[in-house]
Amino acid sequence: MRIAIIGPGALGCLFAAKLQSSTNEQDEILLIDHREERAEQLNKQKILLESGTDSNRYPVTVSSSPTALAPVDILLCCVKSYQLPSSLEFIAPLLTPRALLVFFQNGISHLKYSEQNTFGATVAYAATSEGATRLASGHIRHAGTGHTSLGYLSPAADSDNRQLQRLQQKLEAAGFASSISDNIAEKLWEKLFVNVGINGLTAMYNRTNGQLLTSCAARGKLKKLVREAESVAHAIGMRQENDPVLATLAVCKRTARNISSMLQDIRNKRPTEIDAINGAISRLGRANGIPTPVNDELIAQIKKIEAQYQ
Ligand code: KPL
Repeated sequence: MRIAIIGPGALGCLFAAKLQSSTNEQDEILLIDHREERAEQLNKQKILLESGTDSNRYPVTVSSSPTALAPVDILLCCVKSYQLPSSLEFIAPLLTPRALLVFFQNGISHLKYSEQNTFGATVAYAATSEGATRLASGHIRHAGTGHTSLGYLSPAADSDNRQLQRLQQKLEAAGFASSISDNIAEKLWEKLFVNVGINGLTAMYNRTNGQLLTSCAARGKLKKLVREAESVAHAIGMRQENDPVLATLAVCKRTARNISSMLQDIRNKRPTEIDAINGAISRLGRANGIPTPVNDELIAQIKKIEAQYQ
């Protein structure tokens, strides 16, 4: 089986390295990077993965030329949500109607993808709580193990279900706890609530996830952000089993030392995913007559920080 991962960020490198280390002779793992120089560099230096006190290099093949490669069986899409349109064009040569394309983005803006705009590839979605931090190009820390849910938005053909099961088995063999969900939209929303409450605030206050709990102001804002998202979810008919505020506070505690992906973006002066996360809540709120003032304010603050990048 040929599995490619696009996006050499923290999550992409983590999946590529661990899948590579557990692969059998029939499988091939490829990491796709649109930047040629960086791909060459990664091929030379290999992926350096730190986990606890361990540190290992993984010889993953990195390519920046999808046109020179044969189509793949499975493609894990680990780029940021705002990079999706250009990334999909770039990986088009790898996609056929036989391919399974799995989206790992934060937020819900990417739920619009289907076979019609993915060159015929079957579309599945993943919600993962694996914690990975990019320390430098191709150098990552597996900050915390999590769980990956995989699923289709609507009922799928038997062959597509079998392919998703094969992927799940590969992930398990690589050490990633995972399961197939028959309600992936709910899992994506559960993750969205957490990201709505944590990512923008950690970026604005320059705090770790755990430090949000020790400030009354930050904790209060976190609750309001998530409650607004919950009202929007209810307005569009999404129901949750668990209280999303309690779930978000629990993630702050569990990932206390994490630098959220949005704070990492701000510190590295990269565009953030604020539009795909809090922006999605604000847009859906407007469309459904639900006010989201705390989310709107946070979006404005983060955009202001982004506008100040040199
Ligand atoms: O998903 C995350 C992120 O940083 O994007 C959380 C759960 C907030 C962990 O840091």
